Amino acid sequence: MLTIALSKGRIFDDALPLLAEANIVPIENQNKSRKLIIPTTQDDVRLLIVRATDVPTYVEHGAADLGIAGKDVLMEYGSLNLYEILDLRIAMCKLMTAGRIGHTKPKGRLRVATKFVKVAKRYYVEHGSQVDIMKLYGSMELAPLLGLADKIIDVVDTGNTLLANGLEPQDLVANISSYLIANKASMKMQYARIQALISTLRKAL
Ligand code: PRT
Ligand code: MG
Repeated sequence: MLTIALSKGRIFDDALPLLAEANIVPIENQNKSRKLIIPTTQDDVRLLIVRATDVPTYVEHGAADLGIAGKDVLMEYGSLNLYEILDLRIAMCKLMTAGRIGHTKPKGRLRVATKFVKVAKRYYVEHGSQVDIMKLYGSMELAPLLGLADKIIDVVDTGNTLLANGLEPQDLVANISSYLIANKASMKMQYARIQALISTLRKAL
């Protein structure tokens, strides 16, 4: 059995046509089904529906052989114990700093709210800035509006969410797309099979 972990929503939607190129088609409609393990038209391939941030955990520990995860999630997870094997160029977006429109830098230490704490720390160390970083789990856009933080670091696609909340994108932290990732042992034990899938996906891109 080859188990592929991915999150529902944009990654699932963007991955479906790619997986179809490899003849991997879910038997049930994920949007209607509540099942978290989805069989596919290939008897020995199944999809595992997990939270986006949990995909690397399933793959690193071998609960899934393969996974599809955003580079933002992979950067924050920060493990060397899995392989990033192919940039699928799906669910593309940017990880950016953002702040209130027209507001300049505060006098004191910059306060940054984000769910990407490790990525943020690395970013500001590389830029030689001393900042206070606070972890939030969602609705990051509120933090600058309510004076909880001066800036946020978050994923931006169209920028509409920022704009709707009086914020503007500022500096690019990283360009993001989703990657096919693999468990290290699975890569050895199912080498031929995974290589065949990789080459099919590479052609489809
Ligand atoms: O939703 P959940 O808390 O379960 O997890 P998640 O938000 O990490 O998952 P999901 O499915 O929303 O995103 C999965 C992956 O898609 C992320 O890890 C990114 O790599 C990628 N991706 C691509 C995005 C976006 N585009 C995106 N626009 N992830 C999130 N967003 C959000 C963003 O956080 C903000 O709230 O959409 C909003 C901004 O969109 P715009 O178009 O208004 O700029
Ligand atoms: Mg989300």
